[in-house]
Amino acid sequence: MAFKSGYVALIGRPNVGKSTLLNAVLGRKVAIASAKPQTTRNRIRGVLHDPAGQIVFVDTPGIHQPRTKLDERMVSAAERALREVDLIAHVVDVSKPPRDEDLAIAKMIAHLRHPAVLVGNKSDLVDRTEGRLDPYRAQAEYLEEFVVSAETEQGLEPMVQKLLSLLPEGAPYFPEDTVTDQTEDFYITEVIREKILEQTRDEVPHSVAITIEERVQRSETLMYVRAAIYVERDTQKAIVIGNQGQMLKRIGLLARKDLEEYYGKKVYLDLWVKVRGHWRDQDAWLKRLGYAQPEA
Ligand SMILES: Nc1nc2c(ncn2[C@@H]2O[C@H](COP(=O)(O)OP(=O)(O)OP(=O)(O)O)[C@@H](O)[C@H]2O)c(=O)[nH]1
Ligand SMILES: [Mg+2]
Repeated sequence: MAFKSGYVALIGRPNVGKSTLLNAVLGRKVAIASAKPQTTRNRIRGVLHDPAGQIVFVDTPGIHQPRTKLDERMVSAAERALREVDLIAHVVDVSKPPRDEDLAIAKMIAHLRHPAVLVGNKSDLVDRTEGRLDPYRAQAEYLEEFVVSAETEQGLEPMVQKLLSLLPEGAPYFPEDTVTDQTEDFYITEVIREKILEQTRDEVPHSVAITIEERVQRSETLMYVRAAIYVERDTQKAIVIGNQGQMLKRIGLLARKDLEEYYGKKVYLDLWVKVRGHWRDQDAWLKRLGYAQPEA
């Protein structure tokens, strides 16, 4: 059979499990995931290599009603991905009834007339899934429907094979050893952000952004990283640092463990918390923090 290759965008409202699904199909953690909505802020490519073909998955920020310029950029990054890919995978949470946001995405897909499939994720949370995809089907025509669990990996392999069959014939886009297109600096900032998302609540997760200030290989086996954690208020800075620095210590420890596993070497993480009021609404800061205006 001819080799297949193409781009598949994972699109959906926040928190349905797009990033978890990406990691599960790749068998490797390339995108951070968390119980907090709006975890993913950038488009992240993850490449699946299969004897039958290559799927370039594009994980996207959850589509939601924007409140800040950062939100607007996240949503427009997702909407742009919709138009650039061979196939849209509309990911929904099959364990819950659809929300307006989910149905609005289905309508958008119908309006674009772009080839799309429907992925009902989190099937492990319910006993029966019959009829749960009907409301989406009523809004848009999907080429295929899948009921899966990114958590237990139920249904993922048949889904991947079916996705491959829907892609065009063609040469691979990326070499065999490429799993993601992210830079190392970006990946490190994401891992740190994931730990902050896990450890804090309310507005703090949304107000955090991270930059790498310095990264050096101190030796074959040790990498030194100095990172700045930006928040929007002094009160948030106090929360991230915690009582006697306990919170920052915990965040650093958890991030370091993940990074050491990922890189297979010792990592020295030097974390500094800084305040930059309203960075989420400032163009220059959005750019500096890696949330550049998507190209036209
Ligand atoms: N039980 C269960 N939980 C899941 C499954 N997939 C994802 N989750 C959980 O759902 C939450 C959200 O997962 P994410 O992968 O971050 O969701 P997302 O769609 O990427 O969210 P945004 O990036 O905010 O748009 C996390 O707590 C995951 O562990 C699943 O199949 N079953
Ligand atoms: Mg995500």
